[in-house]
Amino acid sequence: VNSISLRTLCFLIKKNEILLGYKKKGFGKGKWLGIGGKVEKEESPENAVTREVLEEVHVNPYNLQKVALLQFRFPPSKVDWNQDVIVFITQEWNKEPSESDEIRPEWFEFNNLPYDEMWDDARYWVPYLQKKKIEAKFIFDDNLKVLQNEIKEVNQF
Ligand code: 6U4
Repeated sequence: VNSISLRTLCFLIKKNEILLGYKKKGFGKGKWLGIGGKVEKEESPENAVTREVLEEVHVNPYNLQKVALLQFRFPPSKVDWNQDVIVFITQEWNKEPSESDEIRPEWFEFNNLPYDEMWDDARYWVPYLQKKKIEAKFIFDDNLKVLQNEIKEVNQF
């Protein structure tokens, strides 16, 4: 049995822009991040992330590409925050994203992302999106800063 829970993230990508969501509630409230959430029992990661993107920004994403596998590990006081996250990108979706009660979506220039208002790990792995597939592990300190990181480029998962 694996007690580490599995989450997903999806980034819609235009030529020089990427869609981030401002998390209005729940885990990561107040931060900008990709769109996603838990993978439910009996659900594939692709189905889970497609469902979350539809629920959170009202868009159907197509042709998802799996581009990263991230491990987030927290100190003992926050072990229940530990999670593995599968990251997808896509260049195809059916309509302009719109706000929900969970997420306020906004397009950002790839080279001008609000890293100070994202999870501290994002500055390490987001630059690989659209360039390389990676597997990475991040260990956080009590202040939610990245204490240790390990990033490995991979050809496939
Ligand atoms: P629900 O399902 O509403 O109870 P919620 O609190 O909305 O859960 P959750 O737990 O489903 O969120 O998903 C957390 C989201 O945050 C996932 O899409 C993964 C993402 N995430 C978690 N840790 C992250 C991190 N360190 N860096 C990052 N995204 C992270 O960029």
